[in-house]
Amino acid sequence: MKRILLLTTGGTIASSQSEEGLVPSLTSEEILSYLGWHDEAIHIDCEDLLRLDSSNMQPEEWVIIARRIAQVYQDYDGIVLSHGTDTMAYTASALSFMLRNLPIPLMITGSQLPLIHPLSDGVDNIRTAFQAVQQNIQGVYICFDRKIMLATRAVKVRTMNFDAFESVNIEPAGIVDARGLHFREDLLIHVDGAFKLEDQLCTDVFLIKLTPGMNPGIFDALTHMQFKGIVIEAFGAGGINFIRRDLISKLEEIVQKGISVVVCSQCLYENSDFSIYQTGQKVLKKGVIQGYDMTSEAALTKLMWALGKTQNPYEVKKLFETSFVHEITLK
Ligand code: ASN
Repeated sequence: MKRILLLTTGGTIASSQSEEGLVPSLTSEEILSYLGWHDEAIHIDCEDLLRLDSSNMQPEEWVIIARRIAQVYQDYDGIVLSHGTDTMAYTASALSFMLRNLPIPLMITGSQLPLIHPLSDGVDNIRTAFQAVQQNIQGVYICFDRKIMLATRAVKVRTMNFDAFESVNIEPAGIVDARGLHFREDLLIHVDGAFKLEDQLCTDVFLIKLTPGMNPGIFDALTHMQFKGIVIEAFGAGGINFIRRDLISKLEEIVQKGISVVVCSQCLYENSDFSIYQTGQKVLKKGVIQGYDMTSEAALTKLMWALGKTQNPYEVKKLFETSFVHEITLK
């Protein structure tokens, strides 16, 4: 009999109305009871780990979740983690790096409408997650609206509709259709070593969206605030301005100070490539790291994880030149 753990952390799925709006309140046992279904073929344990709106989820909570999973994963065939949708992509991505070579599936799910609402999408999402963790797969995924997405590729793209998440720059690894739940074998995560909890995160990482006319002094301020890593959402396929306000020279300055700078695109879809335009090539010569087709959530959490492992910019760059869980498409 398969053993599954339901770990709950709050979010809309567990919420009910209070005088101040929706707040997470359901226990894990209550969440399970709302499913109205019991599969005799699996044994489910429940655990209330956190009870937070995911806007309040921060790296400290990612560490709590990762450590708990590291403690118990050997007792289970799969784990379902319920979580708010707002920061789910960040948590999911962070866990993908922190739980290196997780040999069982971890399905992260939630809902747009509370489970206590008769039309909640949560019932479907949790049921799908329970089905998915019974399959012989490994690693961390987001399960939402009948799609199983690689955790480092999922992005929340809608505030209201039930198809709140998209798998960006890579197809979903699994879907539910008239054939039931099925996976794309080539997109699944396959672990290639022993499990390791890597829970040291550097939180001195900043994500900045480039806007026309940005004052280069912002990077001095970030240096002054002791940030060790910066992710820049640059323009289009890869461009940063150097006329009038010379951001490129400023980046050279901060890279020379030992700050790791990752450059991505502010376009959600397709890859960035800073070797195409002059405004990109000049940046590459300054020693920045290319994020190619990574989502901002994945780039930010990978940089936190990488800087938690090493403060050596060369080593950080090398970690970005490796795809651990299909988070980046390298040439
Ligand atoms: N504010 C909620 C959360 O992220 C949104 C949701 O779960 N749908 O916790």
